[in-house]
Amino acid sequence: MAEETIFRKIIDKEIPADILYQDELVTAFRDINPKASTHVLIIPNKLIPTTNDVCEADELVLGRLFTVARKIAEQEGIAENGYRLIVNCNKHGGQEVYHLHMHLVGGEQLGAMVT
Ligand code: IU
Repeated sequence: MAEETIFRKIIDKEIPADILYQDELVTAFRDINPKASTHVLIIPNKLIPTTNDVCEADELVLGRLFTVARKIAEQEGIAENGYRLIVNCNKHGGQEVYHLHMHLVGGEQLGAMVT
């Protein structure tokens, strides 16, 4: 059984975060250490530690990450110029928090590697 992370406390609103969106499947909040003028994390409400742990039963929630990313990009006014969606996995991928999360970064011209 995987261990919960600080993201559980954000989902459950036990610690403060700038939550932009929440529904029964996902939560989106501003990254505490933004790498670009828009940097939002979109996460499943259920714990999926890494992309190595995804399974067919997760396809609805994983698809929701993309539709919420699209809506937030529109709200943030960055959709037309473009943005980047990133999911890091494990050590070589640079993953720090072991609760799968999609980074939505944009609002400026991005370099080769952002987060
Ligand atoms: P990574 O893909 O696991 O490296 O990204 C983790 C992100 O979570 C990173 O950008 C942190 O700034 C961000 N974050 C956060 O927004 N709030 C927190 O309380 C913690 C990390 I811990």
